Amino acid sequence: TPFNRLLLTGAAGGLGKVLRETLRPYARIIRLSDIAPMDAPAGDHEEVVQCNLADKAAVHTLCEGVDVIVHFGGVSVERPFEEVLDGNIRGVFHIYEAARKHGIKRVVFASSNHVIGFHKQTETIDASAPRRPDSYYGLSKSYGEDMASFYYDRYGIETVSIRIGSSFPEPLNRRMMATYLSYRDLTNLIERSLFTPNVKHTVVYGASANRDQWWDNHMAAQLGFEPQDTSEVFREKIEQQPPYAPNDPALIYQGGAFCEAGPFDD
Ligand code: NAI
Ligand code: 15L
Repeated sequence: TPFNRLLLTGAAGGLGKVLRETLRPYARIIRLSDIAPMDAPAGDHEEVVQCNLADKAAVHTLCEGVDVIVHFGGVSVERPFEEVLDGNIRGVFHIYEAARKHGIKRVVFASSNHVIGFHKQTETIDASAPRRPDSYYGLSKSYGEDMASFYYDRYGIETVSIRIGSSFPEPLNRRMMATYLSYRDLTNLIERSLFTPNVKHTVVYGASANRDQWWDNHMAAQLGFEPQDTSEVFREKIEQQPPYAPNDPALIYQGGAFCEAGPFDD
């Protein structure tokens, strides 16, 4: 049975715009939130609340009357530490504190492959592999996973942390042939993360059934997730792009270009 009120953070973002539509069946009301204005005003069965995740009191109010949180808001690329601190580290803390105070029992957290980005592409890892964050951004997602783990152990709030690969309309480059996650597969994985009982804190990868797999995703299979799509349908197009130079991080590390972002000098 659907939830009464589902909170979607990051609702004005690339994935948020998609999930605004595809998560509709899973709740009576979807509360859409972002720091940025929404493209379209609240429609039937929707509420819009603009909110900065770095503002603790605002996040507390945001979570009032909410049954479940799909937390996709925050900085989504590598940025100077202070920006990542506000949007992602303070942000995820505020979300869990508000969840605790309002008795919200389940969170789906948009983690990222950049938590494990310094693993080589020649490795196949599962969700229990040592983390090797490739950026301040990846570190913030790693911290978010630890926050989820703590709030489960301490307060029984359950989370599925999805280490999303690359979720766009199509893969944008050769690396994303391995990391591509279609919107349909993302939606199905979120559905499984919302409705599978007793997930505790589960970490999964978010990838479609691509030919080349860097991730052993048995933890997602345990949630009942079976990817339906594959990047193969884009191979011809992507292989028109020039090959990477042999020392390009996009060819060496799972996290690709994030592994050489920065430094950010003041
Ligand atoms: P996006 O950048 O398009 O969306 C993120 C949204 O969060 C934006 O609309 C932004 O305004 C909002 N936001 C940023 N700082 C905020 C703050 N302080 N308070 C409130 N809202 C704030 O990114 P996208 O691609 O839609 O990603 C959504 C989530 O999924 C992000 O958490 C990202 O890290 C994660 N993710 C996405 C991947 C992808 O391939 N699209 C891959 C891995 C993780
Ligand atoms: C991410 O975590 C980013 O949010 C997204 O913009 C892509 O860069 C993706 O990872 C990726 O690794 O391709």
